[in-house]
Amino acid sequence: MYFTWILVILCVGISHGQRNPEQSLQGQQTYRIRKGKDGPIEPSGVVNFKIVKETIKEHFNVMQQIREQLGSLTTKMARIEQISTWYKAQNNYYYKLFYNEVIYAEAKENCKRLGGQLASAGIRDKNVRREILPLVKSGRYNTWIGLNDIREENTFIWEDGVTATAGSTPWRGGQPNNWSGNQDCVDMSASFDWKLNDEDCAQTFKYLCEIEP
Ligand SMILES: [Ca+2]
Ligand SMILES: [Ca+2]
Repeated sequence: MYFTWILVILCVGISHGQRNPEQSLQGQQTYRIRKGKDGPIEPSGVVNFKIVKETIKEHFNVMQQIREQLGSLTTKMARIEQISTWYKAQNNYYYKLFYNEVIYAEAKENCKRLGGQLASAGIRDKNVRREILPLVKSGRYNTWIGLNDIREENTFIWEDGVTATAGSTPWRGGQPNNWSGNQDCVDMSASFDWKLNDEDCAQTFKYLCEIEP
């Protein structure tokens, strides 16, 4: 396959110069090749491999640019197709509940790979939280959101870098309790009326991602 491409490029490269077929003394076709668009014509019957090499390089660069543009377009189309399956809330963020149960770090990585983050802005806004609660409830199980005190015990930071305040974190009574000294990640707990609870980050829960508009 690669060899075929090289052959095609070589043929295109030769044709890129101005070719003037003429008859040689032996009756065979030879070519005069113009260097560049308006450059001098090379002596009859001589293939200038430097020009061929430059032409191949030029075509290779063009192909590379086309390939990059196609890649970028494919990514944009995939993102548009992907976002159409998400719920758009009143804050213009998009939300989606993922049903596979994973540890916090994997949930965080999965949201990031989709161009978003574990739900943060929409959870700390009480109106948006109320709006997307049915989405969380549909999973019928504990759900990771983007809040943790991994860096410093009892200092909870949202995944978008905002420090949590009492008003933005509807904890279940008695939480966060850092049970057994090992609860640094936060979920919306099915058994606690979907209020917040700090949990062991190695627990496997469903997770809610959000994407900025
Ligand atoms: Ca903790
Ligand atoms: Ca707890």
